[in-house]
Amino acid sequence: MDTNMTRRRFVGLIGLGSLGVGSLGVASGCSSSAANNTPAAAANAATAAPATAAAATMSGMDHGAAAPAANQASAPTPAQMDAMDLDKIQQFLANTKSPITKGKGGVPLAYERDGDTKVFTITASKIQWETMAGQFQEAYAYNAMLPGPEIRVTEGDQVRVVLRNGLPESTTIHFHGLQGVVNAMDGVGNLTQPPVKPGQTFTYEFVAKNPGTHMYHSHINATKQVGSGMLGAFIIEPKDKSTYPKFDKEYTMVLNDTLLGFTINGKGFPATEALTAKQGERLLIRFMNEGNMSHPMHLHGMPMQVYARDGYPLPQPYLCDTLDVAPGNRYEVLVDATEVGAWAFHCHILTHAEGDEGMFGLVTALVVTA
Ligand SMILES: [Cu+2]
Repeated sequence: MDTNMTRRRFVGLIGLGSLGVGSLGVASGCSSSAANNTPAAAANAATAAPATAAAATMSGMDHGAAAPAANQASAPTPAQMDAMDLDKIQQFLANTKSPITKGKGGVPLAYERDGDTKVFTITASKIQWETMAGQFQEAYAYNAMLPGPEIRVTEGDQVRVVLRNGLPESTTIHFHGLQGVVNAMDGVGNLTQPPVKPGQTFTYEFVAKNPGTHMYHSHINATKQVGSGMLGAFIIEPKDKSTYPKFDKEYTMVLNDTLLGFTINGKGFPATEALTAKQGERLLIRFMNEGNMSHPMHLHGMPMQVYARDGYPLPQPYLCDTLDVAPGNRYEVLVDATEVGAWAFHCHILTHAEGDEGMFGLVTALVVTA
């Protein structure tokens, strides 16, 4: 019942969203009864130590449950639950207009040319990353963003990636999914190369052979390093684009569940970015899972056509509305934006997506306008 109510409200509010987010508080009958509760919940979230907040998110628990609530029942009242849910939806809607958190990950990385070689430079360092509004956590990042910058090349390109290690520990980069990379460039510490120590630089060089959706990430102390943010998308576009389905717009969704909580592209709902489309457009969505758990991603309203897995086109693409993305997997799916509305798009392991404070974590929406 709670879930249905949330979804009805979500869709209803998105409809109101065209009037402007500022009007929502006025339009909502919940806001007055929420007044005493929402600020307290917000204060708890804002003052919670990062580790506590992360742990709470990881376990699917609420911040309110972790906060000391002397002489109060620990379970929120129905009105409090509705208010917290509404507050998050409003934050999400606000985020579609102007980001509610600092820092955007996955920004395309510019390269320099050295003859025929495309040269990318990646610097690993420790940063503070805002996963949700006011919630900063220590992260290990590439080029100070999470996910790391997107590396995009064309099939057949000669590629050089220069890694500078600004971390307090050794690291490496593994290029996950790439074919034809010589063993010495495979980036597994002490197996294929010496660890890149703090302050050192290492240069990777290879030819980008297999088109598709791939990843790059650390391969030393990966539980901590990848879990803290050392990951990014590595896209190889086909040389002959006529071999690939046509699409109007593309999105990458890096799924994660590790030390920074449940995130899509480094942000937890409501700070996640909405996908947008005009009715009739076709979207390409690239999923990649850099976490430790499977995430069955469920899109309301329209099916996904699964075109490729791990960069390999399927012999027979298939339609589905829930696609289980396991750790390490990448999928390319096409979505025809036929239905107008705000369609929830979330992991269907419910403890990764929705609780008694409303939706959180691996949740966003596909917003289709006429
Ligand atoms: Cu999940």
